[in-house]
Formats: sequence, structure tokens, C-alpha cells
Amino acid sequence: MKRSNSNLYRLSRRNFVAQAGQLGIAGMLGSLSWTARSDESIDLPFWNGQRELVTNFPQKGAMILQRTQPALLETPFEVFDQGVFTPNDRFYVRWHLPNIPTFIDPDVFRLKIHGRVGKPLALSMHDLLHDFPRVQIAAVNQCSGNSRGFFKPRVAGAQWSNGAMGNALWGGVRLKDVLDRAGVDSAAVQVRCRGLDSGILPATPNFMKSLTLDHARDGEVMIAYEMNGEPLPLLNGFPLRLVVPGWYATYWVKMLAEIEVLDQPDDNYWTAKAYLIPDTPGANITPVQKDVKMVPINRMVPRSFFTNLKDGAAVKRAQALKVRGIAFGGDTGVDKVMVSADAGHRWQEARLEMDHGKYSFRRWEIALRLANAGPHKLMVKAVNNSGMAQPDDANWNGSGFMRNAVESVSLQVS
Ligand SMILES: Nc1nc2c(c(=O)[nH]1)N[C@H]1C(S)=C(S)[C@@H](COP(=O)(O)O)O[C@H]1N2
Ligand SMILES: [Mo]
Repeated sequence: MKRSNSNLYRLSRRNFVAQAGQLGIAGMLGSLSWTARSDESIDLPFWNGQRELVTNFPQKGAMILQRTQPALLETPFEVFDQGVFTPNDRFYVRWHLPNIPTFIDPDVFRLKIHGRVGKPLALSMHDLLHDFPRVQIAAVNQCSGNSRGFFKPRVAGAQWSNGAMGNALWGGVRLKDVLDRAGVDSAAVQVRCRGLDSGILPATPNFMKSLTLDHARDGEVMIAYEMNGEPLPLLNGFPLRLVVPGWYATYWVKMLAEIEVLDQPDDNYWTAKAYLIPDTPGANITPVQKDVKMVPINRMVPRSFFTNLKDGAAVKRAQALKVRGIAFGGDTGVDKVMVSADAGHRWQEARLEMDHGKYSFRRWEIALRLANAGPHKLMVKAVNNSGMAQPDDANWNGSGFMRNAVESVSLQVS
């Protein structure tokens, strides 16, 4: 069904206002830091992995609490078995800086575009909804440090299990179209995006990330105002966020308020110093390796997961066992997903379900019949459309970035 832009605007406008109102109440209660109320606990499968399951963050359902202030919330893994898109109220949350607005009036909000442009702009939500073509893209948003808790030796940083990722249908406008409206100078080289969050001390650098001009203008990078057909939840960047398909989520700037076109490579902390990876295949080094060349983190790599089997599950011998999961290709689509029921000796190809585009999760499934009683190690490996396969052995680097080794579950067959 096709909606006209003005209908969309009326619909969204109502949602935007309703949301702002709801968050206004949160603001009035003075809850800049939402106190965590724990209902249940959960054990993540690594040392010191006990966490609380909380339900009282605004617009969020049950989430794994990693940190209260600023919020770090992980998606409980069973959510990924329920559908190819991750619901907004279960989508993970990650912020670096503690001052996050709890109220944004969409009538007053402006997105500023300035720097090396012919005509600086201050766009309202109305302008963005009416004056630019609306585009949609399904894409995985994954934190660089997703699965960091599994690193051996362990590294500092949020000890995420595998739930610092999610897949959504993003709706918004092309960054390219907005840049074209402002008219980019021939001297421009990079585009820097800033969110509305800030640190306690004025000296703390604001959260900003830069893309090369060519990347920013590739027609895929998007300024999103919708996530799965709804305005973005506040904690996922209401009212606007950058969507950088195929790239790690650190570039997906939330509460995007300012776009600056630069004529020099960006030297701000978040682009030039944070989020660097070893310039080696898979960002893989040994813990003692020295003098490694570092580069900014960039494209994602393929991953796949079982979603309906828990480690240690008991299953019956010689019965059809439906195994299913999700995969994504990273910066390109999934070519195939291979499953092994014998710890990697023989592999079978799983059936891929509907394709929602190359940056989306892809669901897969396979029916297995495990003939013999005893322990079985099931493994899953994705290969993407560039021919890149998940490695058998986990990578390591000091920041705990880009883990994508083959996943396995152990089953007890009787
Ligand atoms: N403004 C702003 N945007 C941000 C961040 C931030 O701290 N501030 N963190 C980034 C990082 S590191 C991640 S992993 C993603 C998390 O997106 P989510 O909270 O919507 O899941 O947001 C990115 N965008
Ligand atoms: Mo991240």
C-alpha cells in the first residue's frame, strides 16, 4: 500500500506528538537516568555473566541491563527467533555520553547542514517529511563490540553477549538528497554527523562520526525518521538517526542534529581516535602483538546464529529436529548458510527464507535427524555474496571488536 507523503506526515505527526508527550512526563519526573528496576535475572554464557532483566526503560520491553547511565541494554536472544525484524521495544540500546535529552519537541527540532556547502540549511521534521523522497531499507545495526563478553583473553568494555544487534526496516530520506539540496563545495572531503547527547564536563568531545563524501553520497546512507514503521524510540535516536547500511553501528549517529561538510579529514576524538581496529584480516591480532597499524572500523562481516536451540538442550534420537536461525552477510547479502551436526566434519546447506535485501537479517532453517545418542556439537557458518565465510576460530583485538567466528551449540541426544 502506498501512502502519500502528506498522509504519512499526518500519521507520523500524531505519533511524534504522542511520543514527545509521553517522554515529557518522563522528563518531569526528573528521570534523566532511568533507575533500573529488576524483575528477573539472566545468565549470559561467560564468566561473570549474571545480569538483570529490566522492563522500565521508556518505550522498551524486557531488556538485559548492562548499564543504567548512560543506558546500555541488550536484546534477549530469544527475540531473534520471533521474526526477521527486531521489534523497536526490544531493540538494543547503546550510548556513550550521559546527557541525553528526554524531551524533543518535533515542531521546534531542526537538522542543521553547514560547513562547505553553498547554502546552509536548517530542516524541520515537516521539511524532511514533505520535501524529499521517502526511502526504506532493511538493515542490521550491530555494535562493533557485539559478543565482546566471549573474548579470550577478556578485554575491557561492555561485556555484551550476542544481543547488541538488531534488524529494522528504516524509513527516511537519503543523506545524498539533503547534501544536494545544500550544494556541496568542490573542496569537500568528509561529512561529519553530530548527535544531541553530551558529556558532563564541557571538555568531553561530543559524539560525532564522519564518512567520506563519496560514502555519504552513495544513495544508501539514510537519515531515518522511522524504524519498523514507527517514529524512532527516544533511546534509539528520536527523532532522526543516520543509517549506514553494512557498516558498524558506531557510524549510525542517533538524535542527529548537525551535519557539517568538511574540507579536511575529521580529527575529532570519535572518528580519529576511538573505534580503531588493527589493519589485519578480521581485525585479528595476538594479545602480545605490538606496533600494529590501526584504521577506523568500517564494514561488517558475515555472521549466523541458531535461534531455536539453547546450548545443552536435550533432544530425541532419530526424530526430525527443526533447526532455525538468522544470518547476515555484513556489507553484502547472504550467499549460503551451512550447518554441521558433527562438530564441523560434514556440512549441509540450510534453506534460506525470504530475502529482505542484502543488509537485512536472513532467516534460515534445516531439518536434521540425529541418529546416534550422545553429545552432538552443532555448528553454523554463513558465507556472504563476496565469498567471505565466518572463520572457524575467533578473532582477537584489544577493543573486543568484530567477533564473527562460527557459532556452535551442544545438544544431548538420547
Ligand atoms: N548520538 C549518538 N549516536 C550513537 C551513539 C552515541 O553514543 N551517541 N553510539 C553509537 C554506537 S557505538 C552504537 S552501537 C549505536 C547503537 O544504536 P542503538 O542504541 O539504536 O541500538 O548507536 C551509535 N550512535
Ligand atoms: Mo557500538
